[in-house]
Amino acid sequence: MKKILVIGSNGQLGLELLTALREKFGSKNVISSDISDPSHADTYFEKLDARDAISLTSIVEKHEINHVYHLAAILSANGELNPISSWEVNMKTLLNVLELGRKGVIERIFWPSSIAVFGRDTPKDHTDQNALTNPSTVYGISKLAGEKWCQYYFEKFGVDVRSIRYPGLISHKVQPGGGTTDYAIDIFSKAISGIPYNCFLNADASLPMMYIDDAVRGTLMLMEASSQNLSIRTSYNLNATSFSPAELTAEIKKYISGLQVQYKPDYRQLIAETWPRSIDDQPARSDWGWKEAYTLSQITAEMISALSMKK
Ligand code: NAD
Ligand code: AKB
Repeated sequence: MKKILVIGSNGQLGLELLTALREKFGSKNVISSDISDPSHADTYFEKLDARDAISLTSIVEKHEINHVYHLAAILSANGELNPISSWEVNMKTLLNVLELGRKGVIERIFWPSSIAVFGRDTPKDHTDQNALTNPSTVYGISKLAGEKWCQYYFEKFGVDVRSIRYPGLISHKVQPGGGTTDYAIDIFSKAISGIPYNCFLNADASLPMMYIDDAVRGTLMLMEASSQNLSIRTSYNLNATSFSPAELTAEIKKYISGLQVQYKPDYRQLIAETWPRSIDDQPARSDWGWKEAYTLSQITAEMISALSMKK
């Protein structure tokens, strides 16, 4: 019987993963947790600052948790505003969870990495699983270090920790948490409301992106894969699509022709310039059968339809 804890369950990914896990395993078997209170009543919620190893352990023991999805982090753009505290959140929380694995308290861990592990010297197109990682943000440095810690705990202590380097995730249920790819969500709300959008990236800043349903499905696939099929114990590259702000704008204009976008690049443009334009994810495809479902035009259709219904 799986008893699952999701850490960071109020976030953009957390809420959607929580919903999928509860549909699959039953609500009472999936405990949600976050440092902030959830926006909706949730019987199975535990308030948790995952930097606190004692509180984390007591929640894990209280609910007899054996699988942890550890999503809490400070993302790339916000990370640059408070580097030291972001490092502490991103690293301490991961080490607290890995230690529970080492002690045999939990059996399996999911922890997300990001395309932010790559850097300005990384080849930008079809970036390979083993391409040079040389991140320049505190977020990217923490994800790269986290990947190495995951591999270390697997090799040294046999901890079954699994990871994906997500591209920018696109969704409509929760506001994005302070990343460089957030523009690709913000632009939809402005378009639906008929408000001109000031884009903080350049028109041609192409980045890897993925619809949230693909991200959730890929995560569940990886967590259910047989351990012996997994050749990567740092973190798997995962590709879906790539587009620039100008390409996304053109796609949205097929529905909302009056959308106006002005380009006012800020410090986030400098982050985007260090990341790949597209990703090669051959190991994820061959090890556990990954294949994306959503193209740019399908993502756009889903976002417009969902946000129009909310309006
Ligand atoms: P988010 O910012 O929307 O959510 C993070 C959640 O963690 C928030 O609800 C926050 O309250 C919580 N949190 C922060 N500090 C905490 C702490 N000390 N203890 C407990 N909870 C805490 O982030 P997200 O977009 O949902 O991302 C989830 C994970 O996926 C992160 O690890 C992120 O790096 C990774 N990721 C996300 C994207 C993306 O585009 N969203 C892309 C690549 C990787
Ligand atoms: C961010 O922009 O920080 C995230 C990510 C790609 O990790 N969306």
